[in-house]
Amino acid sequence: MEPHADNATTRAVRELRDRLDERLRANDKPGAVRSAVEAVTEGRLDIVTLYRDVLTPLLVDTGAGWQSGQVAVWQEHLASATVRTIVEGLYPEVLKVRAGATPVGRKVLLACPPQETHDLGLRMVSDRFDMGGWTTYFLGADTPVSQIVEAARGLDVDAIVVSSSTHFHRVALRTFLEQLMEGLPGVRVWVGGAAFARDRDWPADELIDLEQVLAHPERWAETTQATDV
Ligand code: B12
Repeated sequence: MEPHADNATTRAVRELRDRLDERLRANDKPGAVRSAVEAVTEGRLDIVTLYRDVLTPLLVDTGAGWQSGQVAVWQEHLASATVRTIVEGLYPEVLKVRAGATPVGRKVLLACPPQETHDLGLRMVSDRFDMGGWTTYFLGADTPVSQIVEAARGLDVDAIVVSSSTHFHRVALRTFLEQLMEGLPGVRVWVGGAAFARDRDWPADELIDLEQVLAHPERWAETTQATDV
């Protein structure tokens, strides 16, 4: 959590996380979804805090539990499905924040490369761009390069955001990114995700800091790949 988070927020984060753990242990998806959605609609948590301090750690801890054998695969799937419903259920709240944001006048397409099924993180990133005043097109998991190129041309996007969670996809990811850049001159191609959490050995103009891009959209979206390289 951010150092400036106040006590009420800290308490709301802890209470909601405890509640979600309890509801998931009881396999109670409706109860979990209701608790998370109400925490936002009743003003105890904002969406950024919910994603960063509650839902992301919940998923990471679930993954650790799965790896250590304490959480069954089906329980991990149930937790992921519950988080997805929470995120989708909060989209109207995302649009309310977006309505109050200064429009950036930029369009971004978000997709996972072929064989990458981890799209929940990217889905949250999509909401962050929406709330920052961008126009978003979220395509989700396992998207063929030809379809991304076709969509990006048709939608005339300024940037493509790619998410990778699995290390074993990184060699394929390099080829994928090069195909995207070749097919879409002038379109920014940005990457991020869990695959880069520890090892950040990647071209800096591709591996973006989301907070920096959202804070200075003009600086990031302006320069094109064509003039960069
Ligand atoms: C949920 C989950 C799944 C779900 C995915 C559901 C979905 N649709 O997303 C399912 C069940 C499908 C799944 C499948 C698999 N999984 Co899995 N999964 C997870 C788990 C538990 C959580 C992932 C997650 O949602 N995290 C929370 C999100 C919010 O975090 P995030 O993705 O990192 O995104 C955040 C940031 O990275 C960032 N971000 C994301 N994208 C981008 C992009 C940009 C540009 C920027 C700036 C930022 C950014 O923003 C997000 C919010 O902060 C992780 C455990 C973990 N430690 O993460 C394992 C994990 C990722 N999975 C793993 C594995 C091995 C698999 C499988 C191979 C298992 C199998 N044997 O079948 C398959 C892979 C299938 C495939 N081909 O892709 C491993 C990966 C190991 C590795 N390093 O290579 C992990 C780490 C589990 C583990 N501890 O071993 N998985």
